[in-house]
Amino acid sequence: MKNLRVLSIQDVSCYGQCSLTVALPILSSVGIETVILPTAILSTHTAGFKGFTFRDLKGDLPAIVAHWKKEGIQVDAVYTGYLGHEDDVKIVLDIASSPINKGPLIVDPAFGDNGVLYGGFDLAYVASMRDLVAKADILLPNLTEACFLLDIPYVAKPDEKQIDGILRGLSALGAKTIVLKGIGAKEGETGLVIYDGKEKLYYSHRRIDQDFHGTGDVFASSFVGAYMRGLTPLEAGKLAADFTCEAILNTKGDESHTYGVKFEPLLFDLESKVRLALKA
Ligand code: PXL
Repeated sequence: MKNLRVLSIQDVSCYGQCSLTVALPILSSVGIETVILPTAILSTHTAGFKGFTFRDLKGDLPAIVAHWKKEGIQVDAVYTGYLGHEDDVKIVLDIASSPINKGPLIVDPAFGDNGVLYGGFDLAYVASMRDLVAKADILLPNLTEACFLLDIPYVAKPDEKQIDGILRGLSALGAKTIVLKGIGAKEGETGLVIYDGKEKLYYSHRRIDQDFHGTGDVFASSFVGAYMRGLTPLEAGKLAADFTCEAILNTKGDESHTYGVKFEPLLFDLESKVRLALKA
């Protein structure tokens, strides 16, 4: 297997199964070395916890990046998630266009869900995210993020014409391939629409009627892992959507586990699923 190294730029939520505590195990489990750039450190994620701490690390980032440049450190892709502050976007753009990054920039906007922004984010953050979208090789938005990025009213169940408008709009912002999440063709289903500026591909699967935190990060990390191992965006999207559904099903019903999803027992099978999909 080819050596692969991915740089993940996100916050560290010490407790709560999201961002880097999800990206690291998932990428590692599919054989990818993970370099991290933590943009902030929080005691927990911001959804469902009160009084969480938030230490902004943006002051530390330029020196870390300068050191990497001096050492000639390189990665095969940059994958961003929840950043925490609009100033982080400039650092990501600097890295993505520098010799540090030899591969794609994969962007999960990770700033909202269910029609609203996550606590602490505002329209200035969304505007800065548009600069990142402009350079994204792959964009992984949910419908909320797509609508905020395009500055259009949130639609929970867009029709075909609205979906086309969203995809064209995100393409016009500069994203080369868009993997739009949360699109359901039928009642009881949800899924993905993948658009590369030409072709529109769908993957539909059952919808599990319970929201869990961190599922966007589970999806994004497994997508990045599968895509970097050589699957197409559609194959990686299918694998990531199925893995996320399995993690939700593995958590549903456990009332003591409300802050994230129990994806860890499923990691043992993830690499073989990637390998099987590569052979298919
Ligand atoms: O899963 C996205 C995420 C990441 N990091 C922090 C969050 C959230 C979602 O709420 O609060 C700190």
